[in-house]
Amino acid sequence: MSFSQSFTSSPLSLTPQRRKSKFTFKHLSQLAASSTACPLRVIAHIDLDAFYAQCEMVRLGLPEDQPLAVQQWQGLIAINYPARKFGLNRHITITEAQKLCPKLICQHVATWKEGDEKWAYNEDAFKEMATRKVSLDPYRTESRKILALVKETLPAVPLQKVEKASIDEVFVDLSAQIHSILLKRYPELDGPPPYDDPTENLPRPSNTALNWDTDALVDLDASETEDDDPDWDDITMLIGSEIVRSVRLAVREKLKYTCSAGVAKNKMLAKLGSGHKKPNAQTIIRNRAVQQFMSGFKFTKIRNLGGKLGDQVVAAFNTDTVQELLEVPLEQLKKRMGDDTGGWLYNVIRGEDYSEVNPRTEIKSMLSAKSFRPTINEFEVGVRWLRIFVADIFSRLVEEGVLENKRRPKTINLHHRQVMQTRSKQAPIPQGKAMSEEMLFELSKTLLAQVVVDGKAWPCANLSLSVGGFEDGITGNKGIGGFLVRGEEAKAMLSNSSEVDYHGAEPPEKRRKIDDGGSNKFLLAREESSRGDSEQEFVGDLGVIEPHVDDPSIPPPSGQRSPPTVDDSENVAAATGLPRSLGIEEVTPLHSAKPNTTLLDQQSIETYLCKRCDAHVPVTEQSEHEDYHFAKDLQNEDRNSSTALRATQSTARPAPPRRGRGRGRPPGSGMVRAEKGQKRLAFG
Ligand code: DCP
Ligand code: CA
Repeated sequence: MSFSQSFTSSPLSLTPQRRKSKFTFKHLSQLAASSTACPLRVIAHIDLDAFYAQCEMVRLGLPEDQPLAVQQWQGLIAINYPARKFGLNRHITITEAQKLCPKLICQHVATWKEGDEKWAYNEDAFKEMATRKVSLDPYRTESRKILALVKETLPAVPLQKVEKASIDEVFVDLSAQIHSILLKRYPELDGPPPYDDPTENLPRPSNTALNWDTDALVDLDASETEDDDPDWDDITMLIGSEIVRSVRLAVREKLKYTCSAGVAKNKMLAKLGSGHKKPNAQTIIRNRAVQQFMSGFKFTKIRNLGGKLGDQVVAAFNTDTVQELLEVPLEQLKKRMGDDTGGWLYNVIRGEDYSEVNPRTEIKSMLSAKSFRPTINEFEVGVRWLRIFVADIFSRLVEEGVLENKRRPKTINLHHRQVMQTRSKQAPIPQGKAMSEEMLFELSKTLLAQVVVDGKAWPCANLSLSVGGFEDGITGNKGIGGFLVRGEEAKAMLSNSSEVDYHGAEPPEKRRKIDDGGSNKFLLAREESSRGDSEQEFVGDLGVIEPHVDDPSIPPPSGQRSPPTVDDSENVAAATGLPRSLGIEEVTPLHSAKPNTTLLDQQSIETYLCKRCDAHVPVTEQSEHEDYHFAKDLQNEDRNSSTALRATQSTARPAPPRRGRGRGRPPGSGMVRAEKGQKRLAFG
């Protein structure tokens, strides 16, 4: 009880104390400012039901009771609610699913096929995993439409605060909007505080009972009763519930999608709330119901506690329930988990979370990846995948406003994984020229060529391409021709390019951001699934990372940050002292790229004589060696784009060795010089 409540001034002392709210005028202005410290704060989390499955239902115009599952290769990644009634979930096989639900439609996700210009839906896609890559573009498009409608339904900024948390979730901070509604509905709040003192308590709301027209109103804590008159936090929650209902209705009526929502005082609770009752329902967790609500959960369901940290807590206290962990004193938590984590944990299981809804969370990088089973062994095949990655990333860049120069990435990264080793090559994207798909393709090819030049490129188990370092509104055209760089830009490139070699470390696409309300459910879902071949969109302290991972081998995330990441290659290089790469301009083949040929002839290893460098190369390394020359040629080409040099190169180049189907080179091109655009490499 606050000071002013305890000592109500004497002339009014006969006025029942219940006429004063426990909230103050200061709290009211905090509400207007969407302050995270405001005890009247209202946050909503809106999550689409069975999202990919709904997208397919809407796209195909199917009746709502039709059971449908979204298939990706041999797995199911989304199950609609009619199908869930038959006991289907993401973990069962397609055969089991069809047995349980004979009327089930299994719709395979759209895919890119090698050689295709655009993704498409294809019935037999699942049979062609080695030559296709999943496209989640159809779901992204729907996601964008939904987000736009949500924003349209809400009042304009500054009253609006929406954070996209993943492909099918948003957080909305409703505080400022609720404040404006509150002042209209309750004019007694609209005025300066008595004595201009913001610590004065508000008058109690006039309502004695509230009509909670909602789907799920979480029961109050044991110490509270429904007979208590409502206070302003109940009213703000009620208004929040009304707003969310109208948003959900608009999404339903205009776009045909159902979603579920949680409304509570912070992001963590709102998110737990949206999953509480599904589908097509909203759950309100009043402040007086928080303890009761939380105590029913396993703390491993709380964001940031789904991974290793959660496991550590379970191991330390031998329980996974909030209920039991609530009994552990703060000192104990700190002792076992450290001061910071212990303190955080103590608050979080009591329903406290002061993280902000961040509408400015922007995509910081985009990634497109593919794991290869079987592994790939040829430069030309790698290049074909690069073509797809670039198309995939470029379409997302267009959505980000790159063509209008609204935003633009600064760097491009190629990550290449062998069984135990991953290499990252990075280069700046020249800023003086309009961004084009072709430019990115050329850059990515050059990066792959660098990997090949370094040697040990094959067999390759995973390739991924990412762009990052987004900047706002770069305008102007320096008129630099091509993507070749000169002067300052070239210097910048040299200093920026980096290489990270590390052994046994996780690939960049396994990065997990942990400070993330939005992605946590996704992470949990993935943790439950051994599959996880899918796109993910993460939100973290650094902003949204939008990887598009097509990787059947991704193990469950740890919840901890993996050492080498899309964004971190520079940092890792600095931290580990590992070699930094030569820039794109630095294309001198590395000594390591040349196979160790000196003593080979003396050993009983079958070799051949490479006419280009007079080296005896083991037959088993012939492809790698030819790739090395090809990559070297390609880089020389890029470095010396002048016609004169091209002429020299093409005449000086020795005849290609004859082999059936040249590995590591464009089909039918022999030891060709690389062509701008690499049409022949594109898709023959
Ligand atoms: N997804 C995926 N692989 C996973 C988890 C999810 O590809 N392991 C994709 C498919 C889902 C989408 O992400 O449709 C959103 O994930 P959700 O966890 O929100 O699951 P749903 O929206 O499918 O179902 P729910 O109604 O439980 O939210
Ligand atoms: Ca969902």
